[in-house]
Amino acid sequence: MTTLRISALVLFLYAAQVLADPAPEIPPSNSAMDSDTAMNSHMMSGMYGNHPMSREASGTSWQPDSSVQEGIHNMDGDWMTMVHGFANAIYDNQGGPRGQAKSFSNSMLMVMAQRDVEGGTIGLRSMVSLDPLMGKSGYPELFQTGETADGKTYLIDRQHPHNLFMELAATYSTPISSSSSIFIYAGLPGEPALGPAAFMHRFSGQDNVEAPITHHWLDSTHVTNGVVTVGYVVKNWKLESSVFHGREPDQYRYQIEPGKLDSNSVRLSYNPTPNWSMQVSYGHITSPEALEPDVNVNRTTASVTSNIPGDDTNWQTTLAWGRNAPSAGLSSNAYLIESALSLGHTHTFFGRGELVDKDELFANTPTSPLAGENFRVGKVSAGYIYDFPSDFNYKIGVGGLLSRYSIPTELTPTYGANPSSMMLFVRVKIQ
Ligand SMILES: [Cu+2]
Repeated sequence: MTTLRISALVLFLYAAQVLADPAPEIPPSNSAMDSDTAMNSHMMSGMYGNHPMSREASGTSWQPDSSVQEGIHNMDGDWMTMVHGFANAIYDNQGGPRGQAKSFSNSMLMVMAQRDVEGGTIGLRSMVSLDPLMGKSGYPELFQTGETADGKTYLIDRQHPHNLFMELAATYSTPISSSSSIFIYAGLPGEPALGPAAFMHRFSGQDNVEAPITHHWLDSTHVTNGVVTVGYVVKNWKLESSVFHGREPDQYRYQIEPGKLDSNSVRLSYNPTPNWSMQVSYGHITSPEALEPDVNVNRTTASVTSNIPGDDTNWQTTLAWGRNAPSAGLSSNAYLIESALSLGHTHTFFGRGELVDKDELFANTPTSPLAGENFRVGKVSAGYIYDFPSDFNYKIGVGGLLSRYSIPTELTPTYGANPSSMMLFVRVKIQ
């Protein structure tokens, strides 16, 4: 069934191409490069088509071409390699009766390689995280929901750790005319074509060490246990579709647990100018939550990202909307605005505003009169990080962030009238 679906998609994409471009020209090399340009990701072709490499973010997602991507880029024979990564040591103090304090570390290391082969480009992607070291219950974060620490109770007011293996994927793309290409992406784990670029991979979100509370409406599928995506890129447009395993990662964070490709998604992306990127996507996710195995979720997302580069500055803003419509229970919406401004590689200011309907806040106390109700929660956080100037491949920074909330009055007995939270952190980042 899955093979059938993939073949149908490939056929469809070929047909679309033949209709759009009846006389394809001799395809140029997918990636023209020499060692002089190897260090400049704006000049390099990406893994998925003949566009700047800087356009490509997590999985097969796009961001504005002018986005700044820190990392080490190298030529190693015919292979071009890229290394991105960070590690944060964080002191977290969440306010109010449900708040807790914890010191922990979150991290990510991504190694990618690509090379031209006969007729196309192949890519290898790997991403690991030492998040599991923080423990199965993750870290305190007011109003955060999603996944489980023990297979029995919901993680509420806590952010789950990410898996040791976040992505192990291979890609192949081939040009079918001077301005179009098709690609295939297969990952175990990997990220299907659903939602904006994951928060730790988009410039507007990556300096904020806290996960968005809209994560499970927008980009929570960034780690799925099995995905195949095929896509068609023509100029600044991309249409792609995925089949993937819908169940969210469980509490065994060191394991890869492959499953049936029982879910699917489709995404249309458009980068009208180097400074803009937008997408709409839709996914049918089969049985995402281990604690509600009979419930499927239809997710719709739309997002717009603007990136304004300057001489020694970069300013990126993302606006996103996500909607979860479960097969049983209440539909819910999430809205996000997120921005980061970096000045001279040393000062970065970041902020995030979110509005989201949460119906899981009392899921562990089903006898509570508030259980199962949807509450619209607002959160605003603002932060800053100072990076010490560094001539090395890494830089060290110190930062902090503050969060405030707006909540319906029914929640004040549980959360307090005016909870506020803070994080202080030290970061090492590859640059
Ligand atoms: Cu996540």
